Amino acid sequence: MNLHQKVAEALNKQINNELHASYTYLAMAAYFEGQDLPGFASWFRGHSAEEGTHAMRIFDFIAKRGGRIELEGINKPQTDYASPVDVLEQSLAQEKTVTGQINALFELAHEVKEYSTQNMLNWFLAEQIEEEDLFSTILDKARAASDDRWNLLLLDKELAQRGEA
Ligand code: OFO
Repeated sequence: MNLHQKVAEALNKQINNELHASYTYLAMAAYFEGQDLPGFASWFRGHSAEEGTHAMRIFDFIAKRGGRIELEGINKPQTDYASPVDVLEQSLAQEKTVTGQINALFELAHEVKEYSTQNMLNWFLAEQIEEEDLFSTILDKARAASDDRWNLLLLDKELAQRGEA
């Protein structure tokens, strides 16, 4: 069965959303490079790469289903942040937005009986639970560290060890 047109359009939009998330995490990595917090920077860099793989999962799915892939421009991400806590708050908010996007996609796929799309999206639903949990854990730690440079350096070291999230 050909990929439903409305679903194909929504999946293309989601490729763009994932790439925008990737670009935003890269901007966050750049912010941390500027703050001399290399552990945070590499953690966000790793997460940026991960979002790229999410985009490619959808890209590959559309291709396999014989749909048309249409790439759009990626909006400029925010490049300045008030503090590490601000970055973590915004990244958690972004993950919540993505969860909403995946839920909406699932709802559409359900509505038009796109069963294989629902199956593909199940992976994303599970992934979003992990990601929201991960970002809220790091946010809690960043809040606990507050503006104390020593605490931030300890958290930075922890994030450097975690490597790619
Ligand atoms: Fe971090 O989210 Fe993609 O899907």
